[in-house]
Amino acid sequence: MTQIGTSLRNALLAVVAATLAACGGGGYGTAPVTSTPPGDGRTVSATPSLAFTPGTLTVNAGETVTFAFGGIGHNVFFDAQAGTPADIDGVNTNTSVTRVFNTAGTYRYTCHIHPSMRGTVVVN
Ligand SMILES: [Cu+2]
Repeated sequence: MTQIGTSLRNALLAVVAATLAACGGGGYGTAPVTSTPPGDGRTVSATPSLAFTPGTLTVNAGETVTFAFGGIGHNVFFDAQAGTPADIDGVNTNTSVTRVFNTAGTYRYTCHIHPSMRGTVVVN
């Protein structure tokens, strides 16, 4: 009984050690960033669950933002203010549309098909 308990404990310690090694052994530059989508990190996805992801995207002035549309149709209408790029009107499915943000500011937008879908691009 004691021997079984000791073996189990040693096995658990081995798992913990392996987990710690996996987390700490990669070093900088090798671990993928999981909080942003693949690519350049300047993509907003309009999802089938009726949300823009990420809800707030921060870019630098002059950068291009890609709006990626999937199987459910969406559009992007910016709140009226100076410096907004052109709206993405219509019903967009399975396509990506880019917009350049040249002016610093906070730009809010809505999908007119699904008015609860709102997002923000912050341009620094
Ligand atoms: Cu929509």
